This record gives sequence, structure tokens and C-alpha cells, in this order.
Amino acid sequence: MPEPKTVAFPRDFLWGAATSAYQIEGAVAEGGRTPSIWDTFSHTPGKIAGGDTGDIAVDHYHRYRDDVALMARLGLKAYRFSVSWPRVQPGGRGPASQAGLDFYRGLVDELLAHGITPALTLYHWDLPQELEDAGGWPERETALRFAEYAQLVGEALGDRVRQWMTLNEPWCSAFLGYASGVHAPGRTDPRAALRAAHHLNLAHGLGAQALRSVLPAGARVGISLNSQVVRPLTQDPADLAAARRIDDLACGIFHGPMLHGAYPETLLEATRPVTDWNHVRSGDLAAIAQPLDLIGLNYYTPELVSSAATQPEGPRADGHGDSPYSPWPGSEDVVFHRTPGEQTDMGWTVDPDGLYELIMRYSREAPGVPLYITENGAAYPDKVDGDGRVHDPERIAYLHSHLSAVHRAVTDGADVRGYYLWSLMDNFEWAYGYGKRFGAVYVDYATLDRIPKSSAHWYGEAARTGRLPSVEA
Ligand code: GBH
Repeated sequence: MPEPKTVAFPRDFLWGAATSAYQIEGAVAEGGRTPSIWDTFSHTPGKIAGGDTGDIAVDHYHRYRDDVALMARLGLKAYRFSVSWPRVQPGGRGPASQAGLDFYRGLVDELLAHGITPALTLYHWDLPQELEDAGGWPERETALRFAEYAQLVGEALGDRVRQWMTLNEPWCSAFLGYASGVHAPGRTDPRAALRAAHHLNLAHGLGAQALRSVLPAGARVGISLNSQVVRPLTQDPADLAAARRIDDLACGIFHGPMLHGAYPETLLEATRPVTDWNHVRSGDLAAIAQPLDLIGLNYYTPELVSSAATQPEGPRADGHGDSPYSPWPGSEDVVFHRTPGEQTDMGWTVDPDGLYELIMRYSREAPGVPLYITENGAAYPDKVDGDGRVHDPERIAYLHSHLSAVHRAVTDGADVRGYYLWSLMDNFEWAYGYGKRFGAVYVDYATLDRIPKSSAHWYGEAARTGRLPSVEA
């Protein structure tokens, strides 16, 4: 039989879009919210391109009703957002802020009223500054504080949210935040970064337990990982070993304790010059190994690596972001190469096969655990055309090829239940500020008007029909 022209997804596949609190909300001093590490970092000269901050962002805090109505008009079925910790628990300790919780209650009610399934992430990088002042993620105390915060949000929103993610991309929090320093809080201490990774794992485990103690039956708890797809440059044993070390630091350091109850031996060995891991206490690994009801995978581009011995010409800039400090403790010598092929505005190579490989890997390593693509998308320098519209054929092609990869994985037996495009709308792209546009919806930063790009209409049609429209659409 010939291949059908359009690919059909499972009937209950969730077609969504994702955002995060600091990247869209603004209103940083309203309703009792205290600063997060990203407020401090973005207000530190030299840290963010163009000196941009999230003070206003895209003003979603005041415009959320319109934003939800727009999602509904487009036909989206699900929305992944994050809760700002210092908005709902100012300072990161003590009682909840009712004003803060009311904002999220209002948002979720609005989503439900429009038939859009909410998926909530508790932590997308905006640690209350007070907790960083007390030591931040390198300190165990932060994980205990997180569990308390998780319980408080679970109690407030558990009656209306079924999908919960503890952390978004703990790799970024630990290694961009504390080793390469390109993310908040901007520290450059590899030992602190490895401690941070463990305490983020512990926060996940304790947070999942706290959530389960208050959520009604049927609620699902998981995590979103940016498990990089790491490929060796050649089959030379030195390159294979380099890829192995990077994979341990990118993936194994998180899913080892979460899925297999232990850190990979190879990781412990390779990081021994940096830390003796004596911050891992007895009982921690059991606490981290909570059963997962779902795993969220965030995917953008693969990593291509070699040993310095086989390719001595030195790392390309974007293995480290713009920092002279490496985000790979104990593996600073590994050389990062550009994967051949077309690139997005981030300089990230478009490689949908990487998404297929990632899904199949987690299907094998976490059999029986439903998978969601919790982020996937691309930045392009989109602009409003003479007709007042925004045409973004590159993004449509990106979405088409990556959703086709998801479909191929489902056909090959992977249990992928949904896909969240990154991002619903243009927003504060961390160290890059507003210069990089990931949205399916264009934001005019002078007026904050929203204009759906052609990709938003294309994706909305996929969401409404459960099939991928042709790329010419
Ligand atoms: C995601 O992270 C975030 O969750 C989201 O908030 C963000 O807006 C989106 O992607 C787009 O960037 O070694 O320093 O060169 C992105 C995950 C993984 C991207 C590591 C950069 C290499 C960093 N990142 N990757 S570096």
C-alpha cells in the first residue's frame, strides 16, 4: 500500500504550546512577588543581550485572558506553563501569597473554560533570590524548601490541574547557572554545579512525594528533561568515550537516579577530580527514585563531540554559550562541533532524527512511562510583512519535520501522548533577551500586540484535525 499523504496522530494526542513564567509574565513587583535570581541576573549589566529584563516581558500577567482566548481560536488543546515560585511564596519560605495563587487559579480556570488542558511546571529557573542568598541549589536546604513549595501549589491547584512537572531542565539550572554562568545566578564553580545537580534531583524526588500527598487520584507527576542527544564525531574509541562522558553529564546524572536508583559509575569516576560526592546522603537516592507518571522531553538540536586528542583545534564557541567557563565539570576538554546542516537563528542545527532517537531511547530506558515532548521549536528573525502578516515558512518546515519524527516514533511503538511547541509566543529568551523569537505568535514589543504567524495557523490546523497539513499551507 502506498504511504498515506498525511500522517494521522492518535485521537487523544495532546497538541499544545509551552511558555514559562519569567519569560512572559512581567508584573515582577505585583501581588507581593519578590525577586527571583533572574530579576537579579537580568538587572546585572552585561549578562543579557541588549540589557533586556523580564520586568514587563510580554505582560501576560495582565493579558492572560486574551492569550487564552487566542490559543482557543487557534485550536490548541493543551497549554504548558510554569508557576513563579516567588510570586506564590514570596522569599521562598513561609505562607503562600493568595494574590499570587489567585493569578494561577484564574489562568487555569480560563484554560478549562476554553477546553484547554493545563500542564503545570513548578520550577522553570526562577529561584527566589532569598534562597540563592542562603546558598541556592548547591545547598541541600533549597531542595527541602522546594518540597514545601510543591505542596503549597499542589494544595491550591490540585483540584483543577492533572499534569504536573516538578522541574524544567535541571541541567540548565545546575550547569548554566553554576558552572558556565551564562544563566542566573551566574556562578562559575564546577563543584557547586555538581552539588546543585544532586539537590535538584532531590528537590524533584521530595517535591513529587509532597505533590502526591496532596493531589487527588488521577493526577500525574513527572519532570521535563533536556536530555541532549550526544553523538561522537567518529567511531574512534577516544571520541566514543568523550560522547559517553557528555551523555553522563547531560542525561545520566538526572535519569540515572530517577530511573535506575543510582548515578552512573562512569559519571562518578569522571567527576572525581571535582567532587567526592559526599553531599549525597543515605536515603537520597531512594527519595529521588520516585515512580514517574510521565517524562517530558525538551529537544532542539543534537550535540556532536570529540576528544581533544583526535580533534585538537579547540571548542567552538557555543559548546559553552558565550562564557569562557565550561558547563561540563570534569569534561572541559571535550570538543564540541557543529552538526552539519541548516541552522536556526540560535545557530542550532535542524535535525529531526535527533528527536526520534531521543524518544526511542527513553522508550527503552523508561518502559511503560508515557512520554510528552514538552518543548520543541525554533527561533527565526521573523518580521511583520507589508500585508500586516508574519510569514514563517522555516518554522512550519521545522514543525513539520519534527512532528513527523514524533509520528515515526509512535508508529515504532513509542508511547508519546502529546507535543508542546516552544513557544506559544515570542518572549524573553534568557541570556539572548528579546532578540530571539521562538513564538508561533509574533509579539510587537512596542505595543505588545500579538499577531499569529503563519506557523500558528498551520499548527492550529494540525491540532484541530490531528493530521499534519502540507508544508505549503
Ligand atoms: C529551553 O532550554 C528552555 O526550557 C526554554 O525556556 C528556552 O526558551 C528554550 O529552550 C529555547 O532556548 O552549552 O551553553 O551552549 C534550552 C536548552 C540546552 C539550549 C543547552 C542550549 C547548549 C547550551 N538548552 N544548550 S551551551
